[in-house]
Amino acid sequence: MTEQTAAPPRVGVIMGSTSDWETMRHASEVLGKLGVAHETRVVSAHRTPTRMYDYAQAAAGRGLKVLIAGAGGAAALPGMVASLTVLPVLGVPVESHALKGMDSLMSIVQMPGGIPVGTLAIGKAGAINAGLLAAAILALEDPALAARLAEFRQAQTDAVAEAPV
Ligand code: RP5
Repeated sequence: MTEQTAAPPRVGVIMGSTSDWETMRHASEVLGKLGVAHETRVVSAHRTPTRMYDYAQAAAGRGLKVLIAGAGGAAALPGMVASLTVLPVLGVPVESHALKGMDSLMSIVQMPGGIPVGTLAIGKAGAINAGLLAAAILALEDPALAARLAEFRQAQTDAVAEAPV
């Protein structure tokens, strides 16, 4: 997949399969709206373990600050990646067909103490919030991004109707 901006990526949005893109594109879109340089990659814990290992080990050295990892089913990717880097890892449980993403959620959320994964909601909401949370982490040391994030939140507030017409 292509780089989202010309600037060096600060967030890596990774997923276990191209079939996860329909969900994970929402993380990419919100990062794009907030002007956060990021990259998107397919990195499977099960099908491409060497690619996953290499990506996670190199991530910090390449300048990435936060990783967003989405996977479905027996979703080992976020936890495995978290075990290979000290970067913050945000896990997005992708909604699976068989178990509606409960399998993904349970696979990602219940990490043993010592290797954290910040687990988001199942599906689109989780992907959006992972993007927003990654931006919030970066905004701690980026006042311009903090201002854009505040604008985003204000616009969201302003868009809420007072009555369900
Ligand atoms: C996981 O298996 C992926 O994250 C995906 O959610 C799920 C199904 O993958 P495909 O069979 O659609 O490639 O590893």
